Amino acid sequence: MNYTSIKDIDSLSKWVKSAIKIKKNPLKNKKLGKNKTLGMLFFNPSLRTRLSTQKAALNLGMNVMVMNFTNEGWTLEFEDGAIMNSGASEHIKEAAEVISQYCDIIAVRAFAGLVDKEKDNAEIVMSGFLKYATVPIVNMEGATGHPLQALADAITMEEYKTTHRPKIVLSWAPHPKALPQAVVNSFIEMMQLQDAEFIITHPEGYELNPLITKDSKIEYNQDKAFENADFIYAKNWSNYNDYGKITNSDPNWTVTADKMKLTNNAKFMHCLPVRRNVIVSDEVLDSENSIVIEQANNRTYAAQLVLQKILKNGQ
Ligand code: SN0
Repeated sequence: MNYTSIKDIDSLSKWVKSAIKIKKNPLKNKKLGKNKTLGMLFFNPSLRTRLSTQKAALNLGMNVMVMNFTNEGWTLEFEDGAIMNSGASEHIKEAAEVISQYCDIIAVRAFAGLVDKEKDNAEIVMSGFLKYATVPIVNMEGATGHPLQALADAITMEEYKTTHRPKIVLSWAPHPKALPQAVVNSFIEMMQLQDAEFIITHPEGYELNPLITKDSKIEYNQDKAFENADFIYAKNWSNYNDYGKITNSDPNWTVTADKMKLTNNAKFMHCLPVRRNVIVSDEVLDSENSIVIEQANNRTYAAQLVLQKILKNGQ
């Protein structure tokens, strides 16, 4: 069993229930991972993903090895048949097979490059590990998805929802840096599995991959989208059509207390790290309606559920 996409979830309601059960007694399966090793490979920075996944593995009694490829590893080649006479020192083929000998599970973080859309959509790094590793792979944010984050989001919404079918709004917000679409892609796929009134709001031209958004509702008027919402999930992404570009930085899209007033006393969510007073005002982020800290806490239980399932071989 791998966990590289929302499609790997067979029953979301069962997964969320199991994660909430794990949260109540996180050390219950302390022996399950004894003498098993999780290898965590980072091609990009991390705070929550690194610490929560490591914590999850420790709760299961696993050993953990972390390697930062950006400044410690050899530069890897991912192309089949490449003549390796320039930058890259080692092919993914050997690297993945070798790491598989040391680790029982390999977790990988490899963001989108945001230059070549086709390359990003092909998930070069994640697919390389899936193809050549001989042990299960966990996605700690790839080029097109962040399924551990989305699982933590689903757990958090289950804990905080006050109605059976909440109104959930994913809102684009401005950002000074071009960011990937991975977090929102997985969030959208997760929302499509939920019983919810789900609306995406973003400026015109910021449409995401239609293969992901499918028939999810898009509302270009942010105020209208916010009306009566139970959850506001803010996140920036760079332009998908004008790939990787920032074509809008309109501060009117920042989530402010005035905008939150349009909602049904909505909870505010963000995957973090968050740019204060750019994505969301201090007032909202510091308010009682902000659940970003608990959302981050749930990253541990999302990761622990996934590792536990892999260790139990899919159950
Ligand atoms: C990443 C992203 O995919 O949007 C990771 C989120 C979990 N976020 C960033 O890179 C933010 C960096 C910044 O400078 O604000």
